Amino acid sequence: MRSKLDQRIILHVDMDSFYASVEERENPDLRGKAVAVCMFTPRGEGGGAVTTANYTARESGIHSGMSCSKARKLDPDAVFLPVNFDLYWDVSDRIMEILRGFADSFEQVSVDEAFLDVTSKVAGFDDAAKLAMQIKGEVLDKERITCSVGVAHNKLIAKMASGVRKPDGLTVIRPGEVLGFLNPLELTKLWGVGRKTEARLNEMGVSTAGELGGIEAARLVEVFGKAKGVWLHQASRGLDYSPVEERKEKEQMGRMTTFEKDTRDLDTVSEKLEDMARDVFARVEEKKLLFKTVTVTAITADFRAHTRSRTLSNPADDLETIKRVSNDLMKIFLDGTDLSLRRAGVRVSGFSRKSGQKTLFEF
Ligand code: TTP
Ligand code: MG
Repeated sequence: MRSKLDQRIILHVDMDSFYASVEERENPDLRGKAVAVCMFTPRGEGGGAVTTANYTARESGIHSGMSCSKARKLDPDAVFLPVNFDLYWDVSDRIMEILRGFADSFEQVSVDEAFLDVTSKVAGFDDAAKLAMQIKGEVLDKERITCSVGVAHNKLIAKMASGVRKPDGLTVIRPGEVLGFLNPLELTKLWGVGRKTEARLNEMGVSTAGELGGIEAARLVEVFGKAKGVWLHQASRGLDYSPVEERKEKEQMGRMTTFEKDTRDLDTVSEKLEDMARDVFARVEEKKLLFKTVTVTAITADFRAHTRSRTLSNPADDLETIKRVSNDLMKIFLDGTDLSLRRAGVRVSGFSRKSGQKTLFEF
C-alpha cells in the first residue's frame, strides 16, 4: 500500500552555472562570451581553481574544480573573473525568497539549490510541471537567472531529475517512471555515491543503479555499515522518505543594493547604507540576536568586490551601531580608492542570543 510519503510532489530547483550567471547579469558585456569564475589562492598567479564556468566555457572542457591555469589553456579567450561571494549570496537570498513563496515546506540546500514540497499546491504531476514553469518564469523575470527543475515524488529523484536537462530545463519523473530512469544509471550518478563507493561496488560486480538494486540489503550493510548500506539499498530503488525541511539559521544577514549610477558621493552612499542597515536590523531584531561584526561590501565600477569589516568589543543589538560602523567603514574604503561604487552591501555576523543561550549553528 502506498503511504502518504509516497504521494508527495517535490521540486528540486538548481540555478544554472550560478556564479557565472550572476556575473553575466551584472555585466552585459559578458553576454555570449565564455566565462569562468576563479577562486584565487594567495599563492599568486596561476594558483586557484574554477568555481564554475558558463555553458559556453564548458564547450571547451572548462569545469568546476579545474585549475585556472589549465582552463586558460583550454580557452585563452575566455573571461576569467574573481569570486564575488557577497554578490552571489545576495542574489541567492532573493531567489530563495521567491522559491519559498511557492512551497508548503522549503529546504535550501546550497547557495543555488532548494527543495520545495508543493503537494498541497498542485493536483498532480502535470500541474506540478506548470507550477515549475511559473517558478522558472518568475526567477527569470525578477532576478534574470535561469534554473533547471526536477519534479518527482521524493527528494532523491527530484534532485537527480533537475540535472537531466540543463541549462533552463524541466524534467518530470512520475513514480511509475522511477525505475526505468534509475536502472541504467552509472553508480556515481546516484545522489550520494562517490568514487570510493563506486570502486567498492565495482569489486562486488555492480556497475549500475539497477544492479545495485539486485543486491541484498544485508550484504550492503555488511560491506558499508548500517546507515550507508540501507541508504544504498533504498536509493537504488528510488526510495527516499526524508522530509523537505528548513535548515539551521543563517550565519550572517545582509543586504545589497545597486546605485542608479556609479557614485562616490558620500550623501548618496550614506542614504543607501542607512536603508540597508534598517533592513538588516529588522531581521536581526525579529530573531532576537546580538551581532559582533559589521561588514560593508563595495562593488566598484570595475566589477571587483571589496569588503571591510569591524568586530565590536561587545556584542550589539541596535540600529545605530550598524549605521555608524557601516558608514565609517565605507568612508575609509572610499578614501583609499578613486573608483566609484556600482553596488554596496551591509551585513552583520557573529551572532549570539540575548539570553546567553547558544544559536543553533554554534552546536
Ligand atoms: P552547482 O549548482 O554545482 O553548479 P553551477 O550552478 O555553477 O552549474 P550547473 O548549471 O551545473 O548547476 O554549484 C553552484 C555554485 O557553487 C557554482 O556556481 C559555484 C559554486 N561551486 C564551487 O565554488 N565549487 C565547486 O566545485 C562547485 C561544483 C560549485
Ligand atoms: Mg547550479
